[in-house]
Amino acid sequence: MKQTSQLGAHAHNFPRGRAAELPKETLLKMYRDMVEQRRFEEATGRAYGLGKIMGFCHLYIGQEAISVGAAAALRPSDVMMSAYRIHAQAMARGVPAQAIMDELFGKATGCVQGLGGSMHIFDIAKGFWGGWGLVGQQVPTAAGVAFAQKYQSTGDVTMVFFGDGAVHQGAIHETFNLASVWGLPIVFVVENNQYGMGTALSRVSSLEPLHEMADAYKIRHYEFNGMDLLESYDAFADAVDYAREHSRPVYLEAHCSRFRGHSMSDPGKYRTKEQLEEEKAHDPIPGFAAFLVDCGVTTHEALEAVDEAAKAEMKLILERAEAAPWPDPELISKYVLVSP
Ligand SMILES: Cc1ncc(C[n+]2csc(CCOP(=O)(O)OP(=O)(O)O)c2C)c(N)n1
Ligand SMILES: [Mg+2]
Repeated sequence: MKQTSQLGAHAHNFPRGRAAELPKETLLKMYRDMVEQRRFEEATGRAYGLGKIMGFCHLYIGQEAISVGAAAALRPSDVMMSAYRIHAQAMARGVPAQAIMDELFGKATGCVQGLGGSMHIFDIAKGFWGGWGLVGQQVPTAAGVAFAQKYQSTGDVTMVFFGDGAVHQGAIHETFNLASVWGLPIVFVVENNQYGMGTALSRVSSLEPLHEMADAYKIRHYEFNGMDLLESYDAFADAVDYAREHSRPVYLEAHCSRFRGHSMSDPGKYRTKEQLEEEKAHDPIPGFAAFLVDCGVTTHEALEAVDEAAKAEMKLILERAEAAPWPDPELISKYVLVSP
């Protein structure tokens, strides 16, 4: 089955499909989750500018409809894995925002004890298995997890994210082949924001459209507008159920935009200011807010209160991260060097 839509076609005619079943409370929670992710990432950007966070740092701003739609489709025992643009995805999976911010600050109270940093957020109890810095590396690793789920008959699925800049990695193609041959319960998700680290996908890819790679390996695929929360949820819910019920891989392509650079040091010379403004006009958060108000689910005032609460929470989170203790220096070698 294939679902198509144009990037940015705000879907005021939703809900349809699976999203139509979502209760009002869930819709409001999804809105709050997107707003909290946005405010978290803005707070992260500010702290980075002040030198409180160091090293590589990739913000998820603009792509929140994907993380929230995806997490809503998973069971707690399923596994989510991703690349390096992960703070918001970990939040969507239920990793506490404070533990993520503490990790970004390199503090002992971080979810990886301050040893992982921005690209290596993990919380196994919450089903969030990283956080991987090498482009594409998480994809074969996720297939290993899906293999274990099948072998142990857990009934769980693995969902793995990667960027459009990763689709040409050889390991991903090997993984697609094995996932199809072995019938693994895995959901591959490419977040196609049209740009890699320093250039446009259209300049480096012979795959057009990207789902040709799924066709080649006989993997079912969906495409959707990743700037629309309900369309995103619809696609994820169908894909996850299919992977679980049939023990088969699925490939999802989320058309989306990231409103910031690849990382904090990216001047973004591969797109013009006008292009960026055009992409921002399809911001998933005001789009979903308008939908909620139009449908009578809530009011503008109530949504503004959600935003104010998120801003206040992020201020507190930054203060607590600043005050948190540093890790014991002994830990630096503990997980690196092994005694003979
Ligand atoms: C094996 C490997 N090669 C190169 C890099 C450097 N690198 C980091 S991200 C990236 C491409 C990112 O593009 P995309 O996956 O589309 O991510 P986006 O920034 O759009 O989220 C590259 C080449 C790396 N981390 N690992
Ligand atoms: Mg990209």
